[in-house]
Amino acid sequence: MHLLQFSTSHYCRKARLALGYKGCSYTIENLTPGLHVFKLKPLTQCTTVPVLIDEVKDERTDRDRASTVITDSSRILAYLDRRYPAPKLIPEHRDQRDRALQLEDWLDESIGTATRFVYYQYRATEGKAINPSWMSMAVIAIVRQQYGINATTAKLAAARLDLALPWLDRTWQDHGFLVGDALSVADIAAAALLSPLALLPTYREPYPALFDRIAAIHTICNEPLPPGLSPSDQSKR
Ligand SMILES: N[C@@H](CCC(=O)N[C@@H](CS)C(=O)NCC(=O)O)C(=O)O
Repeated sequence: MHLLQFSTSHYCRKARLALGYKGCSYTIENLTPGLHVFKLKPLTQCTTVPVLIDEVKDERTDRDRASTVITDSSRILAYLDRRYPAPKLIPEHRDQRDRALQLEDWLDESIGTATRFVYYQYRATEGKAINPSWMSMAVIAIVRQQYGINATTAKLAAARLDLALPWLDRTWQDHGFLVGDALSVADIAAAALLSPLALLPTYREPYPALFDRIAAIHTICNEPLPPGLSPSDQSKR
């Protein structure tokens, strides 16, 4: 399998966590933001990463027989769960399955985008020192322009996170998992889509257990820890 991604995208991290949890072997192709459209548009008619390409080999000739191209992190997770049923990411019990998929959708559409607003606003202001290189500043400026990120929109996004984080933190502390008694698409989505906040003291300090759980899920999924959570980052704190 082959993953087309942006190295810094939290939605791509979500796909990598699922691939790691399933124990899949895969290659990664890092696309350049801006130029990515030339590769993705003809392939998927969309412009977003992650995109997973699954080449199915012909057993006799060892040649690629057909490729399945999947765009959108949630569709990638659902595809992986069908193709590699164990360990399951989408619960089998109907109520748990509905809940896990609803939570995944909420995390993708509301919380993942709120994280993006708050994170890029921070990186352009108090968090500039994280990487003040012109290249990093240029990427941050393009993302802010593309999504309309400014002090006002970031404040609205922060209000959404303020509603979500106490519940996610409490649920992980009380139950270990967001749904049922095993890791699901909901935990993977939360661990990936909140991970950029590990660099922001305003989130990191009030929610130590939440970030410990995010780190633990990365370890379970054999994915390197995100910036802010690796032992070397921790020792700088
Ligand atoms: N709902 C999508 C969101 C993916 C997404 O927003 N990807 C961003 C990077 S974080 C992207 O590809 N942006 C480039 C573009 O929109 O052209 C998913 O879950 O895959």
